[in-house]
Amino acid sequence: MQRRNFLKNSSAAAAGLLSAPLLTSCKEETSTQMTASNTIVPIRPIAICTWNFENATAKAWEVLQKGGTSLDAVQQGAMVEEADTNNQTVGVGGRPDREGNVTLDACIMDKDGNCGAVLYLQNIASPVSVARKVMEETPHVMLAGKGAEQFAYEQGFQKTDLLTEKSRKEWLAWKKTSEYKPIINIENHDTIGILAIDKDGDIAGACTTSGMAYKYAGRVGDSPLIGAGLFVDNEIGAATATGVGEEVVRTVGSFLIVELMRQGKSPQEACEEGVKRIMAKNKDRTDFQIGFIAINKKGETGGYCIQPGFTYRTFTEEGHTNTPSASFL
Ligand code: SD4
Repeated sequence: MQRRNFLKNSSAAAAGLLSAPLLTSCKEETSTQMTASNTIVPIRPIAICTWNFENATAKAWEVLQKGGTSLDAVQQGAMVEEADTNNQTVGVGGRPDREGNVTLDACIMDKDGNCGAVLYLQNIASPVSVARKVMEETPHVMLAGKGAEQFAYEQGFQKTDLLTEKSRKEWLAWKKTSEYKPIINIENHDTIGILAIDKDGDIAGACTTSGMAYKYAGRVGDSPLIGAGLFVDNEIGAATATGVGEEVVRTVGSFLIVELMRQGKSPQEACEEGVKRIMAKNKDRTDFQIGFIAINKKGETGGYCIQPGFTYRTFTEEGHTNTPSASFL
C-alpha cells in the first residue's frame, strides 16, 4: 500500500467501543494518515491563503466540505480573486504593465506532483483555470504568451478585456511621473497563493497574479514558477509566496520552505527561515515585501513576511481565522 494512500478510520475503530449518542457528540478527528516520517497524524481539511481573501478561502472550504478535492478547492478559491475587479493584483482589473497591457501569471499543483502554469497570458479572465488545463490536457508544464492565449481559446475560454477603467486611469497617472520604473511591491500586495488539504489528507496549491504593477513588458515573476511561487509535496506540505517575485525566484522560495519542513521545521519556522534567507542577501533594504505561507501534513500552518502586520486567512471547520504573523521589519 502506498504511504499516501494509507488511511485509517479511527472513528470506525472507536465505534465498537462507544455508544452511538456519545459518538455523534464527539468532534474528534475521524481519519488519520501516515506521514513521510512514518507517524500517524489526523487528517484536518483546511484552506489557507495569502492576505485577507476571506471569500476565496470560504469558496475553497465550500468545495472541501462537499467532499471535493484540494485541487478543485484551490482552483475555485483562486478564481474568486481573479474575478474580483477590486483586486488590482489578480485577474480582471489587474494593474497593467508599463505599456498598458494586463498580463497574468498563474500555476497550480496537485497531490501527485502534477503541475501546470501560464506566463504572460493576456485577455483571459482565469489564468489559474488555463494552468489547470495545461496540467491536465497537455504534456507540458508551462505555456507562455500568445501560445498560452491560443491554447486557452482552444479550450473554450472567452476573450476578455482585463483592463478596467480604474486600472487604466491609474496607469495613465503613473505614466506622467513614473520615469517607467515598476512599482516596488509594498502596498500593492494582493496576489493570491492558496493551499488546501482535503478529506483524504491530500494537499494542492495554486497561485495567481497580474504581477508587479507597471512592470516591463514581458516580465514574469515568481507566481507561475513551480518551486518559486508555489510548491506542493503531498508527503510533507506546501508553500506559496507573495511579494517581489524576483527575490523569491532567486531563492526558489516555496521549494525551500517545503524542504525546511521536510527537515523537521514547523510551517511557521520554515517561513521565517525562508524570509530571513532572502533578507540576508538584501541586508540594507527595507523597501520591499516578501511573504510566505505554508501548511504541513498535520494541517499546521505558518506565515511570515517582511512587512509589519502581515496576515493570512485560514478556513477550517470552525470558520475563518485571520492569522497575524510575526514580521521582519
Ligand atoms: C510577482 N509575486 O509577480 C508577484 C507579485 C505579488 O502581491 O505577489 N504581489 O512578483
